[in-house]
Order: sequence, then structure tokens, then C-alpha cells
Amino acid sequence: MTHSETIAPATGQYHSDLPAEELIAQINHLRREKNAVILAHNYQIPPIQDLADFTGDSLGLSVEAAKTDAERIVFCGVHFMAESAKILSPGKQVFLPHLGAGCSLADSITPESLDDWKADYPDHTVVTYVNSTAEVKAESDICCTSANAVSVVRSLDSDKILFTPDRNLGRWVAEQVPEKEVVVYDGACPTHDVLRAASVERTRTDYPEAVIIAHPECREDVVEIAHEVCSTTGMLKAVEKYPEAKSFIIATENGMLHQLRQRFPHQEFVAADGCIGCRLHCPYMKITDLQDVYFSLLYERYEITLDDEVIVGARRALERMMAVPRDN
Ligand code: CIZ
Repeated sequence: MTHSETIAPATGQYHSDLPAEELIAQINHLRREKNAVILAHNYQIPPIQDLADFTGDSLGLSVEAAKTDAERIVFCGVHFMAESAKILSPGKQVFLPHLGAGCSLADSITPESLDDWKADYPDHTVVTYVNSTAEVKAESDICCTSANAVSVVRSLDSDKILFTPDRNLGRWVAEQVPEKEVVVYDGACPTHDVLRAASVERTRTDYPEAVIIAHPECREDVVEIAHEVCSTTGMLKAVEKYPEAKSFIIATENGMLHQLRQRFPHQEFVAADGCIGCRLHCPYMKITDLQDVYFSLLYERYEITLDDEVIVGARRALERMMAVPRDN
């Protein structure tokens, strides 16, 4: 290769001077040569969303990748998402292109702190949002996504629930299932939790007719003024319900705007923070760039490995969730 490669001492990440078009050409060559599938979460930077084989939410992507005959999965997202892909495809090699792509919500609870919490509520059933580490999933009774959390909680025989780790999603579920006691862990996604209704209202002054769509990881004041509350995949379906609407205010990580604009080019999508999405910006989701994808394929890094015991436990909690019929 004629270009130069260097390693950044602070992060251990490789850097190349190849221009973007050449990087994309190399990525396309390598993914064929290595029989790899590239997954991009809805919150990734647009060039990565555009080159991915699949774009979507973390569970949907992991399910799609498991169905392919690819030997390798490159997951452009954050660490727990690549773990989910490994749990559902234990026979494939799964790579996370940038080791800095962590998740502060997932890291807010550990298997040890979950065990301590469970000890205070011995009769409760543990429902864990997929936004969690594989080890925490393995210690849980069942998982949920932001799309099926209400259905999952309703489906359980138990009326006493411990919901972890997102307090905003847990509160939203508790409101919709008032017949159950839902005790909520004190974790939150900083990107969603920072948004306030006041910012959304200010954004609305420029778009008074806009439909407001919020992710349930947002705080209560934001969810209360939203017309639709749904997961990222749910947002794509929600827009279809408003064919006459000219504009939408989107309360989630700003990467979602790219997906929405691609799918609905005749409608306008604006970030709910009124600052072109600069506050609704997850630094971990945005840390991965084209170079990282290229080097991930080239040098097969960084491979996700999990103990068999963790895979079995986490898969049990995920499969139990996947068996729950949707009721909304
Ligand atoms: O699990 C996911 O993909 C997340 C974090 C959000 C969503 O609603 O899709």
C-alpha cells in the first residue's frame, strides 16, 4: 500500500491518509474478501450509515446479522450492541471498530451492583433494557427494548418488577402498566437526559405545526409534550402516520435525523434541542469513523469475546423477550 499509516499513542487507533472515496473502496473490497457484514446503528455518522449492509436499532441489527451467512460482523455502534450481536451469533467473529465506543448508561450497572439491588427486592422480576452489558443481561430474568418494554412488563406473571438501567424508560413503562409495581434503577442516557421541554418548546416556535417524536429515554417533561413516543425503529413507522405533516421535531440522538431524511425526503426533520442536534450528540456513538471501519476489517480488530456462561445467560434473557408478543 502506498499511503501512510500511523498509530495515535493516546487511543491506539490507526490513522491513514487515504481519502474517503479510497477508504470506502477498500472497505468494500475487504468486506467481500472477508465475508463480513457491516452493521450501523441509527446514531452513527452518515457516511457509516450509508455504507452499511444494515442500519437500524441494536437488537434488529443483531437479528439481521445472525440470519446472514457472513463469517464476520463489524458492528458500528457501541460496545453492548456488538455484544448483543455476539450473543445471537456466537459462531461468528464480531468486531467493534473503536474501543472507545462505550456507553455510560450500560456501564451504570454491573453484575455486582445488580445483585446488591436484587437482594433488597427478593420477590421482584428483573427486566433489563438491551442497553446493558452482556454480564448484566445474563443476571436478569428477561430483557426488553424501548419498542417492547411495555409489552414485556405486561406479559410477566409477576406484579413486582425491577427495571434497569434506564430510569426514564422505566418511569414511562410504569405509567403505562400502573397495575404493577415497577421499581426503577437510577441510570440514564446523558444524551437524552439533558434535553428539557423548554428547549423543545423553543424549537417549536419556528415549527408550530411540527409533530414531536420523542425517544422514551427522554425525561418526563419531554415525553409529555410529544405526539409520539417510540424507539428509533418506531420513529420510522411513526412518520408514516403523518403523510400530511410538513415537519417533525425529533427528540433523540441526532444520527437518527439522517435515517429519517433519507427515508422521507419530502418532509423536514429538526433536532429537538434547537441547535442542529449539537446537544443531542452522543460522543461514543460518533467516535467511529470510516478509518476505524477500514482498519477493523483489515486487521480484524477489536474482536468481542464473551464467556460461554455469559452468552448462555444473556441469550436466555434475550430469547425470553423475543418470545413475547407485541401488544401495541
Ligand atoms: O437499542 C437501541 O438500538 C437503542 C439504544 C435505541 C433504539 O430505540 O433503537
